[in-house]
Amino acid sequence: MPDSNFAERSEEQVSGAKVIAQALKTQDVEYIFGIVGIPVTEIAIAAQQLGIKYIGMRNEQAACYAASAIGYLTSRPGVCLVVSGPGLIHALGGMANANMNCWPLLVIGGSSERNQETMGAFQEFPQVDICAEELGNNVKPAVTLLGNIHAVTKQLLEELDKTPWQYPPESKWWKTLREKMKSNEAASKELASKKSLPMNYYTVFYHVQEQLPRDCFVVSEGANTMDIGRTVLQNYLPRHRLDAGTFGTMGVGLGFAIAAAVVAKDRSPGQWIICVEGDSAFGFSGMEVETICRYNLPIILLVVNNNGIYQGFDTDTWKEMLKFQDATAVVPPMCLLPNSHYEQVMTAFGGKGYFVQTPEELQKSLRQSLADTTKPSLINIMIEPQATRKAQDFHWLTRSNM
Ligand SMILES: Cc1ncc(C[n+]2csc(CCOP(=O)(O)OP(=O)(O)O)c2C)c(N)n1
Ligand SMILES: [Mg+2]
Repeated sequence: MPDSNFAERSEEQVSGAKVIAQALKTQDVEYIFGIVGIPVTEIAIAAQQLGIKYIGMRNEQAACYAASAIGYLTSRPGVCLVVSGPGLIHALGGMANANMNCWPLLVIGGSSERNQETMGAFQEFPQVDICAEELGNNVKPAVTLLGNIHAVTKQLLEELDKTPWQYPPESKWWKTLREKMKSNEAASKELASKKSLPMNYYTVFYHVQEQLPRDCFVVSEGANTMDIGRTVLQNYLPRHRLDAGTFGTMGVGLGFAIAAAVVAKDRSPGQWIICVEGDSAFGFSGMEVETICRYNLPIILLVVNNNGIYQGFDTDTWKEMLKFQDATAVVPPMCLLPNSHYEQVMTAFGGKGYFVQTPEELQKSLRQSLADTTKPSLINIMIEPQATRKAQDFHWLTRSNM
C-alpha cells in the first residue's frame, strides 16, 4: 500500500478510546479520576484532548471515592477509569459506597484482549477451580495430567528417581536457551556499567544485587521495576520471593513485606525483607510504612523513582509543561510529581530515610541500612525518568497500545 494511501486511511480510523472519550464529552462529563495502565491509558489521553480533566490518583479506592463525590457535587456522573482485574477490584469500595449513597458514578475498566478470553489472559479474572476442561485451553500440551498437584508431583519424582532422565543438553532448545541467556546477561551488564546520571534500572539493580543478603526475602512490585528486578535480583531460598504475580496487582508489596517480616521474626530472626517498589506501586499502600515502623519490622524499602508509571518527566520538562494550562489538562496520565521525597514518609514515623542519586550514594545507604538492625529504612532511588528496559524479542513482554 502506498504511504499516502495508508496515511489517509489511518486518519479515518477512530480508536475505541476516542469513541469512549467522545461519548463522555457528549454526556457533559468534566472529570475523570483514575490510574492508568494497559489498556486504558489511551482513554485518559483522548479525554484530555477533548477538554475533560484527568486526575491521576495513587490507589483506585481513593480514585473511585473521588469520582463518586463528583456525582454528588455536580449532578453529573463522575468517572473512574481503571485497568482490568486488580484495578477494578480496588474500585469496588467506591462503587459500593456510591451505591449506598445513591450517587451517580461511572466506572470504566479495561479488558483483556478478546481473542485471549477464557485463556488466562493478562489480568483476566482467574478461574479458581481447575477442571478437566481447562486443560490445554491456552497452549496445546503434549501430555495433560489431572490430579492433586502434591500427589502427582510425588509420583513424577519417584518415577524420575527410578529412571533418571535429563533433557538432552545438546538439543536445539537447550542451545538456543543458553545462547539467549548469555546475550541477555551481556546486554544487562553493559547497561549496568553505564556511568551516566541519572542512573538506569540495570545500574540500580546491579548495586542492590551486590549487597543483597543471601537469605533475605525479596518482595517487589511495579512495571519496569518489577520486570527488570525479576531478571537481576536473585533469591536463593524457597518461598523467599513475593511479587505482584500473574494478576499484576499494584498495592500488594508492603502487605507482602509486612507478612514476610512477621514470619521471619518468628521463624528465622535476623533475616531482612528487601522490598523493591516502583514509585507508583509504592503509592498504592504507602501509609503501611507507619505499620512497619509501629512494629519495628526488619524491612528495607527501595523505591525506584522515575517520576511515573512506566516513565515520567524530569523537573524542567514538568515546569515547562505547567506553564501552558491547568495540570489536569496537560499532565500525561502516567506522570507523577517529579523528585518526590518518598523517604520522608519513613522518617515521619521514626525510620531511616535516604534520597540517593548516584551509585556511590546507593551503595552507602544500602550498607548503612543493612548494618542498622534497630530500624526499618526507605531508600528513594532517583533514576532517569525516561529509562526503559532493554529491547525485548517477545512483543507481549512490553505490549502497550500507546
Ligand atoms: C491495582 C492496579 N492498578 C493499576 C495497575 C496498572 N499498572 C501496572 S504497573 C503500574 C505501575 C508502574 O509504575 P511503577 O510502579 O512506578 O513502576 P515503573 O514501571 O515506573 O518502574 C500500574 C499503575 C495495576 N497493575 N494494578
Ligand atoms: Mg515508576
